[in-house]
Amino acid sequence: MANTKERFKEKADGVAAEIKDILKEHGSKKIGEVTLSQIYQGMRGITGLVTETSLLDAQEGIRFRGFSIPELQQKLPKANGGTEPLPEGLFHLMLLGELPTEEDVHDITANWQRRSHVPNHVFAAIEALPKDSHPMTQFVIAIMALQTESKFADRYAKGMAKKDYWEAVFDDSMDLIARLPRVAAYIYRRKYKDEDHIHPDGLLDWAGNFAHMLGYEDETFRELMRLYMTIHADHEGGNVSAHTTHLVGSALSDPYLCLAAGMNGLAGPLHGLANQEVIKWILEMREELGVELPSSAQIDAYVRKTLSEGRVVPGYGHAVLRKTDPRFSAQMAFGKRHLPDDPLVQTVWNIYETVPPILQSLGKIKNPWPNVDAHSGALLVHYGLVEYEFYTVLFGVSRALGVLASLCWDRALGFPLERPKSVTTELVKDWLKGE
Ligand code: FCX
Repeated sequence: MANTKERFKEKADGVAAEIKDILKEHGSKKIGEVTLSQIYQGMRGITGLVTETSLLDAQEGIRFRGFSIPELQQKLPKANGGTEPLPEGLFHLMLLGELPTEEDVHDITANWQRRSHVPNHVFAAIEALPKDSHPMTQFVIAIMALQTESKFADRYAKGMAKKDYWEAVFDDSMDLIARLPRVAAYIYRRKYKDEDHIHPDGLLDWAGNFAHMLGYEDETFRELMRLYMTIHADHEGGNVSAHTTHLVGSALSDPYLCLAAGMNGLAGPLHGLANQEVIKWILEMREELGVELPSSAQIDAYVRKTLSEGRVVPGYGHAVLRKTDPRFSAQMAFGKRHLPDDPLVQTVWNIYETVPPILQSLGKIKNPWPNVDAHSGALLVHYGLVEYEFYTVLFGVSRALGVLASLCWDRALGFPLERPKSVTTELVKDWLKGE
């Protein structure tokens, strides 16, 4: 059977031909209108990007190549004896647009194992930072240090032809994904476990090995990592980390530069950093109240206090979603199955009962329901991963799967430099005078 790279090229050539035909016949078709409010308010609702790997529905949540999270949990190959999908399978699905076989997934695991060597200077770059640097800062620096390995940058400097860009981006993306768990685990063990590093286990799958290198041998924790790495991977193209990776790639920056840029966006508290903010907020609430399991009335009062201080309730709301995030629901189902009596997890569920009506009553929040970040921390704490400043790195390792699969598509489809038009308020006023 042809390998992943050849199959990707074949698929992408087919789609590129389709796009050519579509644009030839329908290139001038109007697909929407833009209002002044939209350009001042984060471009919400403006369709301005093509991202092949996943599509977000405001009501239903994310679908990866047409498959919902529960469908993926059913259809994607699992580890031996496991019930959660292997993220290798999701990557195959996002990249090739078809469900993988067990053999496809084993091939990707083996491929990533072969590519997983991290050069020593990357560890030295991490070591050069103060230990108390935020893990996301260390992660981004490490990705930048890895950039010496970029095949795209090397080949471009030697005069690579445009038709070959996709291949160098594919190789860099696969290398990067293969190396990220080692880099992330190194940052974790350096900062929190007295630099007691753990060698990779070549017999494990990508996420299982990541759990092992972090220092967690519990098989249920490995299952959690497989689920976590699957559900955080992609959320169509307009979110900050995906859009940034794509935008920077449009300048032909190599995948290392692109991913580092995307990860800087993920490190913002309105995006990926929300997962640390949620657990911090819950722990502060418990400490302030002096109870392990706050009552509904206590949660209600704490939420109102947070709002009155002009802060957001972390883990709630979304720019696109208008219902409970299915990524939240998948984690809730995991909690019900494996740790229903955990007081922190129960608190997350009690918050889920309490917060939406309060947010709804404010009248301005478009989505009062929880997003992915509302649940993830409580599950991690249960297994001993209590260092919440590290949580966004976990999100980042997973997000690399989606944004790099998309970057392969961007170059294979020959997408050009991205350069939307901006205006000044002076110009807007001139437009209005002319009305
Ligand atoms: N708590 C308090 N206020 C909130 C809120 C929340 N959870 N969510 C939205 N609001 C407020 C906004 O701040 C805004 O107030 P303003 O008009 O006074 O400026 C108003 O409600 C309207 O915002 P809305 O249109 O509903 O939401 P946006 O699309 O602007 O923002 C995010 C979406 C996600 C940024 C927003 O809901 C938020 O800040 N949530 C908390 C942080 C969070 O959980 N982020 C993670 C999101 C995601 F899942 C991820 O990327 O990981």
